[in-house]
Amino acid sequence: MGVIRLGYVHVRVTDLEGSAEHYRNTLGMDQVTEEGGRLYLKSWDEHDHHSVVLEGGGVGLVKLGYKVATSADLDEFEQRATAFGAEVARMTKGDNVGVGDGLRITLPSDHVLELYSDVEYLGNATGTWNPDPWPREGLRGIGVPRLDHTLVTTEDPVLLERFFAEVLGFRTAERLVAGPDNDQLVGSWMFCGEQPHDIAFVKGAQGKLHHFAYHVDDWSSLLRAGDVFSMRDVPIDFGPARHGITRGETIYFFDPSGNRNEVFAGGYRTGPDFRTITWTMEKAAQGINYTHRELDPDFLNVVT
Ligand code: M3P
Ligand code: FE
Repeated sequence: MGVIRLGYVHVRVTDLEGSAEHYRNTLGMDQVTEEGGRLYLKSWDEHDHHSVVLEGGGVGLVKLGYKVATSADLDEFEQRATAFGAEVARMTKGDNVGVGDGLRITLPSDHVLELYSDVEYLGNATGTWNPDPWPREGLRGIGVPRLDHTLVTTEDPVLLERFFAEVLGFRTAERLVAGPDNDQLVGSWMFCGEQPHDIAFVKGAQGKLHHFAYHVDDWSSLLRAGDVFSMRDVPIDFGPARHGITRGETIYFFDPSGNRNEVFAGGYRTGPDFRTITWTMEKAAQGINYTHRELDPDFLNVVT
């Protein structure tokens, strides 16, 4: 029962060919199909039809897809989202290539969230019988294994946190708070499984994307990702560094259209008994960049 993970991120890109090159050859994703001007991509250790969709025309997020365990969950989430006052519609098989019936929710932050349980199974690159630890034919670029999380912005983090908790059963791993009494929520990092976060949001404009992140195995994979960025002239935002929040290791970088991506390693384990961690504004720079303890204002201002 419940939400399993971030399944797909559907983004707009100004330069479809240049962006396809970035996601295929820098990140190392495979193109599954192209339909109706949209490119559907998948990382090597993902099993479902796709995890990233690229669409030409602008920048930023079209929608996020989160996979739920059963179709009965969709009924439950529909009721709860409607009771919460969110705009909810049913989506039907074929609305997204490879994805079955589901639910389309407009979040209080104006982002579109799709929930689905039925999705075409393609399998990962190493299979389920005596698998190799990684594809023996090799990987391109970084060779990211999978998508990890997204971070979006909202005018009302309190309301969005309440939505994810009350409607979708997410829990809060970490909060960033402001104000003399530390009672103003600036950001929230929430999980549905055992990762430190499956979604996060910080206060900002409605409907915007701060970044979406790919998992990489460890610190040396992260440093190697940095090598790939340098070889391929990919603009870096910051890193390699350690996050205070989530304890993950990170490099932020940009796709050719200016959408921010992240490679993320490490992070602690959560679960239903995890107790929320709180960061205050005087330690915010350390929370985000524990290594350097400073933040370029553009890191918070640049969203797509
Ligand atoms: C992360 C993370 C911001 C903090 C970002 C933190 C945008 O991306 O993965 O923990 O303030
Ligand atoms: Fe992140």
